[in-house]
Amino acid sequence: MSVQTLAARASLRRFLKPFVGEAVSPPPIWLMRQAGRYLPEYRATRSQAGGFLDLCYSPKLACEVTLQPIRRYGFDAAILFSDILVVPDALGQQVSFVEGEGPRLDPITDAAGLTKLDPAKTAGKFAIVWETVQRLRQDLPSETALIGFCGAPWTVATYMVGGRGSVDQAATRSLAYQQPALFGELINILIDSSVTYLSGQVKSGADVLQIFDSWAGSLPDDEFQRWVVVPTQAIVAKLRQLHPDVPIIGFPRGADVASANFVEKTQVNGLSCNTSMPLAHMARLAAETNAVVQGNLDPLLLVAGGSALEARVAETLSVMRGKRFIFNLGHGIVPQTPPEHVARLVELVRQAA
Ligand code: 1CP
Repeated sequence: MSVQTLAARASLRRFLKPFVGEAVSPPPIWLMRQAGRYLPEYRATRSQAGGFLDLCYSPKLACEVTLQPIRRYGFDAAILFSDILVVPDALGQQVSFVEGEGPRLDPITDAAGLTKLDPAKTAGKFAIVWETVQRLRQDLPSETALIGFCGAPWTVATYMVGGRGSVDQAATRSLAYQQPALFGELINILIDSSVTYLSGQVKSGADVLQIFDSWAGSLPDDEFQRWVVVPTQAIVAKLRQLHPDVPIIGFPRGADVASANFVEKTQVNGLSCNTSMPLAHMARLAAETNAVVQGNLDPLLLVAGGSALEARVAETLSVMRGKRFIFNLGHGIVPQTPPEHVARLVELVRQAA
């Protein structure tokens, strides 16, 4: 499939307008983890799939769960339903999802572990995800943008080395200090496979890409440059060569004061901001960098609902008015979110015209 110019796609899909320099009111809206367990229809489809990875590798079911929040809420963008751990799985690492506990991987802690990864093997699993993207582009309303994604090398590596989620990413930070050459090899493998994976998503119909670096905030500044900024910069540079018309959003969660430097060095087109970023700082980043800013409502405010939610949404819309801005959360929707609060949020944002 040939990729239409960004300007042509932006005239069809308002989600893309901020990326061609237009501040739109009301701002486009989508929510991280907009498909997921808070929706009864997701839980129903999930129960048909077997394991969580089976859902990610079923184009029919993955397409269905991607469309569910679009049908319910009419978000301006859909995000491919998949997971950042598809990349290690496709590379040949053992990955499973334990019900109620989260992901488990066979940890890579030495050179022998690294040699088990085989970048030549990824094509089979990646092709299944690319088929989901193709189906999505056919089934989505033409005015809905489609976001493809992957995890950033640092964040994906924290699962590959630690073997599971953790609060401090200690195992991976330690390996990066003690064996930087070995860790660098792992990061390089992830850079190359992420480019292959994302480029295939674009060729299959993704309009925009997001790179999730959920654990970027656990690194001191020099390590942040080395393992967050430099790998992301490499991915963006390669993708921009291949697909100059596809905007890339970075999500270096926790980057805080390093955010402007992240945008400048990596040349991302969009910056997704976490919940603790002050709105005034987001407004400044939107004005002073080339990036579209996205964020950053607290997912727990969406659980609470009511007047606290209404006040914060009004404040966000007021501070970000006239800026190149996309409304989103600061992190993913949590499972206990009442679906009617999401409907109310969309209504509040759309009233902002
Ligand atoms: O039981 C279930 O249904 C599994 C829950 C679930 C879901 C719905 C997982 C397991 N992954 C997903 C989908 C998912 N993951 C999407 C889909 C698109 C969307 O609607 O947004 C995306 C973009 C992701 C990305 C992802 N997976 C990230 C980065 C974003 C973030 O939330 O920080 C991370 C860190 C993961 C790993 C992961 N996958 C699943 C879980 C529970 C976790 C976190 C594990 C941990 O650290 O404890």
